[in-house]
Amino acid sequence: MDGDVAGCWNVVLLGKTGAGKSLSGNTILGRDVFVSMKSCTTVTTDVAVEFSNVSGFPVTVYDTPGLFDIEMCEDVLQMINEKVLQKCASGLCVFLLVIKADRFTEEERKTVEKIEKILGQNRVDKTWILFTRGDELEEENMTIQEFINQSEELKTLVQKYEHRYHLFNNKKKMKKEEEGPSEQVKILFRKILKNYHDTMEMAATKQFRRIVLLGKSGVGKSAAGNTILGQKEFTSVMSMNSVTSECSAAQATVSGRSVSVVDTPGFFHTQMNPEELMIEISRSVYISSPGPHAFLIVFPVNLTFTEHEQQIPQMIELMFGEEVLKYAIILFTHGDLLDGESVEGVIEEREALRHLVDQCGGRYQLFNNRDVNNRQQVEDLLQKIDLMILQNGGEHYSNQMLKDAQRFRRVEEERRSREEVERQRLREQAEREEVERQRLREQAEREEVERLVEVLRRLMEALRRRVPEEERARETCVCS
Ligand SMILES: Nc1nc2c(ncn2[C@@H]2O[C@H](COP(=O)(O)OP(=O)(O)OP(=O)(O)O)[C@@H](O)[C@H]2O)c(=O)[nH]1
Ligand SMILES: [Mg+2]
Repeated sequence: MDGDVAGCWNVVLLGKTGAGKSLSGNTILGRDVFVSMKSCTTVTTDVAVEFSNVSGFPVTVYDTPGLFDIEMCEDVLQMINEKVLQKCASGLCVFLLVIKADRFTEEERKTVEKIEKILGQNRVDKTWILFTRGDELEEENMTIQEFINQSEELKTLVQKYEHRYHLFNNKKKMKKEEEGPSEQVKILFRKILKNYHDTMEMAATKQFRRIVLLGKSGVGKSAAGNTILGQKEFTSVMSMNSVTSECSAAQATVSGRSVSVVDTPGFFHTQMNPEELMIEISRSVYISSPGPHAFLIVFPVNLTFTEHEQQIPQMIELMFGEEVLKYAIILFTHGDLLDGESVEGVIEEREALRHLVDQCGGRYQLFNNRDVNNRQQVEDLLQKIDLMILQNGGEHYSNQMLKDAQRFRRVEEERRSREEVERQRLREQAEREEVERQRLREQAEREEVERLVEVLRRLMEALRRRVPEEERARETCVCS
């Protein structure tokens, strides 16, 4: 499978033979795709690449061949460099240094050294130690911290990695009814994102988050705005008619970020005409000047995705330009009404929904607006926004982009209107030509009738002349 998925997060598994790289890859993906078995030589002999969506993050997992003979592993390291490191040089990457939660031998220490050498300091800073065999620790009733504390080498190693480590139990099979990533995977990704967030990279863009809520009337935009801000700022009520008719903004400090949310009137508004609605929704960009970091496209997770809903992404693209979906995340509301089903299951089942999520780079978040105290859902959303900002090179959607989109739309409308005028002119010309053709047809018919009448008249004339001649001839005949 191709690993070059745009905006994807690259997860690279590295480690000694038998450390559990392939199994860990399977745990992350939530399916058995990488071949894994007990062996004294390396089972994975080439780089294998698989793609998945982990709780709204598009992820490409690279399984690499294990290093087994530390003196003879140069070929493997070169292969990893060419097939993985160079390939994901420009994207978002996290490296997982897979180590068994077992005795940390000299051989293991040398393997880590070799891997660090090929990675270089920049990548080591994005590397996490992934301990495997959590099941064995569980059996011994031991936590990973206790295990690390037993070994001076491991303590030093973990300190060197600034406590970026996590424990997997790869023997823990997911239950059949479970969908999406397992809890241990979700926790790992949360930890990684939190760490990203705290790095220097994020510092420059950390302070402000500007969010615009978009979606049909009644889907829960205003409620989601309140959930994000943790306070009731927007009017959110059950109504047959559209409630919000004007854009409005509210701010709060959420998880250390200064967050501004702009609520907008819904698409297919019951009282506003499409033209004024479009102008009002576009105003959201100016309200969140110099431009929003994220557009949240809101859909209730429990509702059927009708043709109306399917038009919404096109409407958004038309309004804000083609680039807009690079800054968009699908926000599913009504998570409380899922009835035990997972959001991943819902997306998987419905092709149109899957397509929509794909259009937004695989980004989505589930909200239960009835549970405003659930701050984890907001934290998860903000982390996804942070990641999206990183993917967009720290950029936000800008007023200029809106102006470009509006100019493009005006040019398109003018072109369409010119085409319509031309079509109308051609229609009128065709009608005129048809009238002329009809006139000529009628004239030809009239002329034909006149010609026939003339032929008839001449015939009658000839007949009239012939009758007296025949009578005269008969009389001459009788006399003689
Ligand atoms: N059960 C449940 N109800 C929700 C959720 N989110 C919103 N609602 C309800 O849905 C109704 C509409 O929500 P609003 O937030 O007013 O919807 P809106 O998208 O802002 O609607 P307009 O302003 O008309 O465009 C309200 O009664 C909310 O309480 C949710 O996650 N769960
Ligand atoms: Mg509203």
